[in-house]
Amino acid sequence: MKTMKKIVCILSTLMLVLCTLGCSKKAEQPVEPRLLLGFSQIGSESAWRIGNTRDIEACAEEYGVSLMFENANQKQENQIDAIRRFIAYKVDVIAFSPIVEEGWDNVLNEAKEAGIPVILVDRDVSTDAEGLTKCLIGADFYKEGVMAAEYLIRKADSLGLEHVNIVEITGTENSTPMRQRQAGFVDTIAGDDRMVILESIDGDFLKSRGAECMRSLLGTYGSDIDVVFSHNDEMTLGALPEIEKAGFVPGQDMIIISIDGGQEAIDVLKEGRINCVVECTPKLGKELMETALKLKAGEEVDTLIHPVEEVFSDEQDTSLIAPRGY
Ligand code: GYE
Repeated sequence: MKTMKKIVCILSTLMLVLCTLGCSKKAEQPVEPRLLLGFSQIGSESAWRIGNTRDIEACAEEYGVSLMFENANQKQENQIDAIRRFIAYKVDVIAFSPIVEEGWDNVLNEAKEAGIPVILVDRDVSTDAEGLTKCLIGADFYKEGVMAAEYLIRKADSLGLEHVNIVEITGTENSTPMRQRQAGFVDTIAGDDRMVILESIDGDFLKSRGAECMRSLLGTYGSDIDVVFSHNDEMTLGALPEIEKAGFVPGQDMIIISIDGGQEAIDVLKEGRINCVVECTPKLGKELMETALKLKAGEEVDTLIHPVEEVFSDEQDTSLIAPRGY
């Protein structure tokens, strides 16, 4: 009986010790994130960019991805530094939105040597080297330029215009959306003799620059301007008050075409001061998380992912446009 008691006592002490050990081990163990993702954002230049950042942060949380987020404040060198920090930190996957297309070869080679896959988000890079990035998740900017021009051709037809003078306010020089939106637009109006581009001017995707550019264009061409084609909503919103100050009614005296489709621009479209907004969705977070998780798992990914986008214009009942969320 005595030995029995002893055995029970020893066993329960042992169980207590084991349990305590097990429990304390559990409490000390950090919860492993599914994935550590380093993301270098361009900056905060537009409602589009802020919507894009919010979407990526929300999706990272939803997918259980630990996000190292860096804002480059519109400077390529800050993006290069951020990518180097991600490499030093040994993140699982690097993603970034390159502000311009050229100048990434060195840092991308460093990521490749470290064995870290790179995803391009929103914008592309231009390089002769093979295999520096895994894929691009972003809009079809060329198609956006085409859709803007197709709207303009329909509008000119409906108004019976015989000659159409266009001024173009472009996005950041040498960026993918600037190059491709311009190319899509120019290629599409090329077959239409009525269309003339008076001037293309760099507005850097900024509202303040949009206003400056518009002032300068109005100073040079005044009432000769029939159309303002602006590469993003921010620049359009900067240009509109300048057009009004110069005594013109935007949407009537001048056809206003914008790209992005943020809520503020859609509200102005509903007022009739913008005629057409080509959608460019900033909601790329879901695709980014799913692609990054696949890469971590060593799976193949699509090399090009374009979201589906539409056109909002005075050709439709604009009161039916759903809230945009950015
Ligand atoms: O159109 C603009 C932003 O790269 C698609 O960048 C993006 C562009 C967008 O600042 O508003």
